[in-house]
Amino acid sequence: MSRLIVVSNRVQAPKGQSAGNQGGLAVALTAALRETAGIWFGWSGETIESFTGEIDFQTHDGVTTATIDLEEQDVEEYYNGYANRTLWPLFHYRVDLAEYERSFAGGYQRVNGRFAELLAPLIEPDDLIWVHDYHMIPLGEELRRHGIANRIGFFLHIPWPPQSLLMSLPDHRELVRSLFAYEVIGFQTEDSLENFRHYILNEIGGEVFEDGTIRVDGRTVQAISCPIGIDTAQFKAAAETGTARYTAYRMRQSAVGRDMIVGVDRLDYSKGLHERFLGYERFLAANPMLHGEVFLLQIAPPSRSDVQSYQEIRATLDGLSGRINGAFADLDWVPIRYVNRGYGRDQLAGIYRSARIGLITPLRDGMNLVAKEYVAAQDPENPGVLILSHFAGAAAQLSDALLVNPHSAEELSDAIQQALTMPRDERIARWRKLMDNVEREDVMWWLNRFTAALTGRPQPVVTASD
Ligand code: ADQ
Repeated sequence: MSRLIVVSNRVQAPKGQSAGNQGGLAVALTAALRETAGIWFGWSGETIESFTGEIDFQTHDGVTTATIDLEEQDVEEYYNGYANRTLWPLFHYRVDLAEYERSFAGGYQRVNGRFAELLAPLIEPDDLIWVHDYHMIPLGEELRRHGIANRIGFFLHIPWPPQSLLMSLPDHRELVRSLFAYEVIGFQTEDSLENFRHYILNEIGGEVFEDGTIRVDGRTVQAISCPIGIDTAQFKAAAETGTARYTAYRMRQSAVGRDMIVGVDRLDYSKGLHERFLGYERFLAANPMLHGEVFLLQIAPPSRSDVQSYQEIRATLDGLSGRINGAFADLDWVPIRYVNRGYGRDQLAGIYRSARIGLITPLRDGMNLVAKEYVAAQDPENPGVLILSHFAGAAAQLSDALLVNPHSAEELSDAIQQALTMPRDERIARWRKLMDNVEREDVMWWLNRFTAALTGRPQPVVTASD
């Protein structure tokens, strides 16, 4: 079996971390790495004064990680710059927030070059290489420059934008052309795949074939839609642990007789938190008789706080939650509990399980794993209702949720009302269909689907017993 080399901006493999506290992606990839004695390569998250090119190898639980430190200028231009101030907003349809600086593009290329230079000597002829996400789009091409002829795949975790938006990126053609160094490109949804095909046909005159292959300038890739899932069995089990039960008990104790609505998101403008609060405010204004009967728990740990747009969204939400609480709260009731911290997997599972409604309303999201986690954590006898944005990648698979337009405060308000009054039979019927999908198309399904395309063989890399 070929060894798997995973490359991503940050390495999420275990460093003495229990599997229960890892996300599904890390669980699946570490299982595949363990099975194939592979390596996970990426940035350590540390900054040093000047780049040394030193690689820190560590092996934990049979998984080897290889990490490098970057210098401050790299982090500013590549990570805070091109990745998070240029590509992230643009790929989430926020051209208004995207910043186009030559220094960012230069830093991005430089860091991808550094990754390739250090990774290339570690690669053996039979290795399969799997590159992840928007930080690393040109890595395949950089590796080819170092003579790497292995099969290399690329998976994009975020949406691929429509041609008309992508064209606002000064170097869009170079960026897209660099993708043709890969054998396989995976997108989260058919919608993203379609946007990519459309760009290829209309912008660079490539050829798109029925079998999914795409040819540009004599180079061919296979482009597939490959939606990521969660480790459903693990999450279901997490919801049954003592920690989860105790957390659910605490939630119930703190809100006797009240229905909880929960949102869990990184603090990011793409997650639609501002619009969500406005929708909830509309619901409160329209339903005075339900005051005191319901509350919203919004968990939103800060992220990318070096980037200004993230500081701004944080300030906006602080103000908005304060305003809503100020306007509607009573002596013994606060309508929004707004919490800016992270929780362990088991605690999260307990929180999801005690929530009558999961309110997941991104303005744009590659997939959204929280929606799937919410479904997996429910009590089959008395499940809650998932309200999900049309614009989350997950909406294509989770069409039995209450799908909403997150920009419309009225639609959000109506959906909350519908969910609160939904009969148990309907909740169960909807949940079963959602759970069918979350169980069938889980993270191992995703991993095996991608690696099957990459190897050109249908055998799974990780077997069910792992
Ligand atoms: P994210 O934008 O980070 O991921 P998401 O898919 O929702 O979004 O994953 C977030 C993960 O972080 C979930 O597993 C969630 O449980 C966890 N998390 C969030 N808040 C937490 C908290 N307070 N405490 C603990 N854990 C918390 C990107 C893309 C998504 C895509 C994923 C995977 O933006 O669209 O689904 O990658 O491909």
